[in-house]
Amino acid sequence: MRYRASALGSDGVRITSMESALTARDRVGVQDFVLLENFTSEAAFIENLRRRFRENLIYTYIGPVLVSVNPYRDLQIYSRQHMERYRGVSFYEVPPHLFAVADTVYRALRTERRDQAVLISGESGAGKTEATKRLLQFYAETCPASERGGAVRDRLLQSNPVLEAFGNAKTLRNDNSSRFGKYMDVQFDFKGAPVGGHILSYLLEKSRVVHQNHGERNFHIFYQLLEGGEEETLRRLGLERNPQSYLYLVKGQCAKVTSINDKSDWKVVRKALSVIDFNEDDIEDLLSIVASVLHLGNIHFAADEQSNAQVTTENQVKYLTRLLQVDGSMLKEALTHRKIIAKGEELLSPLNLEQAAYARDALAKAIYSRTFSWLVNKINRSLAFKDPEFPSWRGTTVLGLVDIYGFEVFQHNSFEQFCINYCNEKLQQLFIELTLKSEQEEYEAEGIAWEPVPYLNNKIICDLVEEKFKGIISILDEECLRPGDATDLTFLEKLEDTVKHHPHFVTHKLADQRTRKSLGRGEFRLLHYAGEVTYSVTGFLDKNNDLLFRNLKETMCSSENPILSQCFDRNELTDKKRPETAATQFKASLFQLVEILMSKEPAYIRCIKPNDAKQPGRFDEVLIRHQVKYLGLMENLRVRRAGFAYRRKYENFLQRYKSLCPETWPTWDGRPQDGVSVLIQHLGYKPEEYKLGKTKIFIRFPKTLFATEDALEMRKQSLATKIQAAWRGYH
Ligand code: AD9
Ligand code: MG
Repeated sequence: MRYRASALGSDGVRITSMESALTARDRVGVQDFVLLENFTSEAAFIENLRRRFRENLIYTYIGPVLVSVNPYRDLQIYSRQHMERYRGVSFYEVPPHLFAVADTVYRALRTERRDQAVLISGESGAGKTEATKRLLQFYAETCPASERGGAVRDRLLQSNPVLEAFGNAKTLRNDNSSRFGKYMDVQFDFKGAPVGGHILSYLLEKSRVVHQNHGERNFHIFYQLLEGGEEETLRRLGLERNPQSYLYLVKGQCAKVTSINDKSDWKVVRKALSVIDFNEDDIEDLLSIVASVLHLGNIHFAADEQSNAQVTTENQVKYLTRLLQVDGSMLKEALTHRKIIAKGEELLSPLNLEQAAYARDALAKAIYSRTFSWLVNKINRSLAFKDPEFPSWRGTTVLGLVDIYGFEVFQHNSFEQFCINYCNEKLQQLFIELTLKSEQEEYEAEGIAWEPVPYLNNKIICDLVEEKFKGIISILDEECLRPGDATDLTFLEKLEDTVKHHPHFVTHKLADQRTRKSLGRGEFRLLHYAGEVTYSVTGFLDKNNDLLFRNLKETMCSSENPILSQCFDRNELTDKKRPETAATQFKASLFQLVEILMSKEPAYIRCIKPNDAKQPGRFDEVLIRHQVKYLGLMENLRVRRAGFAYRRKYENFLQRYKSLCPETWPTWDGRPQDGVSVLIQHLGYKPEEYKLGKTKIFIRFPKTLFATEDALEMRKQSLATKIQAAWRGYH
């Protein structure tokens, strides 16, 4: 039998016969914030979250938006049984859950045949990636299998551990932090079976390959390989088991993380690779690249009499030659010289120690990040919808899942945080536009008058970053392209000159006045929607330029490793056009993402992180209040409540409450809208309490609905008592 919540606010928490629906509501709060009596009070909002969190009820709605609080413990709420409970059931009739959103989205996709997108947002560690995985799992397990069998389903699921191994890492905020943005499309055929998928990835934080802050790690794959790799594999790759042997793995001084089991993760990744069409050769080529990055990090240089760098670690070069499949002397030369073409002639200019270390790190970053892009492409080939009987895309619908890196603030924030936080601004903007817009549209479509609610629009911050000519990215690019003496500091000066009056920009001159926190030279501060972040400009130009010395490129283009030969294309060497800067590429890819999302029907999951200690059961009110504020949840609620607290399709409203009126119970033969009219008249709704739209009933005050819910609960209880009495009488 399918479970249905017996009363609003019950949330699957069993209500004993002694306990009325009202006291249950006191204990576990309301499952939709729009039902809060005091809906403008932030304190009431937080209190509701707290009550529910205490009862392990991590999900609450604001209308159709799902708010989720990371429990940091396994609540056993994602089983197959849970999936079944939410399939085909109306959103509001079951306790709030991720699967309710999953099912609603899926049904809309099927019945309306409109592409859907689930937008998951929240700061680093709030639970976006976990939610994405659970959603995928829901679809994989509950959707019908395609005619091609379960292969697509398995591939969709197995792409995840591989991408996480290569693109996630332990940070101070999250032990499994996504260091790239991901947008995944799942394609469904007309029968609702998943038949293909496609992944777009956004700007991998490649600086992590060569440097990690204290308490952070490099990408998981390195530790997995060292911990879990078979003896034979490690021998072939010339690797030692101990991560401490590798300079690229020791910077953060935390190779071991208690919440992570690298050895078993390795097994999962190995298995996943074979599911997504990697044969043994592919895996060997891929691991050779991973190992080569570790060897590169151990390349040392010593200065000769002229202060020119010389490679002193021949053993490493030997391994690199084999793993990268390049010529050893060419590699050594490229690591210690820079090739310049002047007047058609090639000149080799020797590098000093610092420059050589820079070249080495640049190479490691390029190899890793390009391999990551290759990996995404390879996965995409495996996920591609390729049915010979069904050669076109037509007839399929698409469900998109957005899982990006969350907003983050560290002690030291650089170009990477700037990009990540800009990305979050962009998605927040989209949320604001779409939720407010769609709300307005719904009132219009239903012919209901409404009053707009003021809200904080973060467009002004997006503009500050992305505007042509005057935006931060434009100014950065300008400095990057300026020949001569451009440095990170000249960029900052130009920035200060151009945007100093912007209300969300703070320079060291203004710091004390604006935010009462001083700023060092070489820093600027942005007042993001989610909070202040102080950025250090050190490395901005370099990371944005993202250039690789020509002879390093040439060396890599000569690689016979099949993956690297695809990553480093010879055409790059002859292409005279300067590639776009990292920030500009990122900006363009975000614009494209927004466009993709705008073309789909959106659903939202807003994730909240309950504490900074990554611990279960801790509800840090200050932290949570801050997130409620910047996620715009109060405004979201106010907009939702601006006119009417509650709305429900006539069919659904009638279905739920018809037992309360003798004329609609057990069946109503007429139009659902007329049934609802009869029903609410019987219930004594006053004219000012509701409005009838074209397809829905709109209820102004929660108390009206509460009363109806309580009536329903009472009827159920009295029915139960009667049955019990009859049962006792019978015996
Ligand atoms: V980041 O922006 O990528 O740094 P996310 O993706 O928002 O971040 P993530 O999903 O990785 O956070 O969650 C962080 C950790 O919280 C997980 O590794 C789990 O240990 C924990 N978590 C998150 N959601 C749940 C959940 N629904 N149930 C149990 C959870 N644990
Ligand atoms: Mg994540």
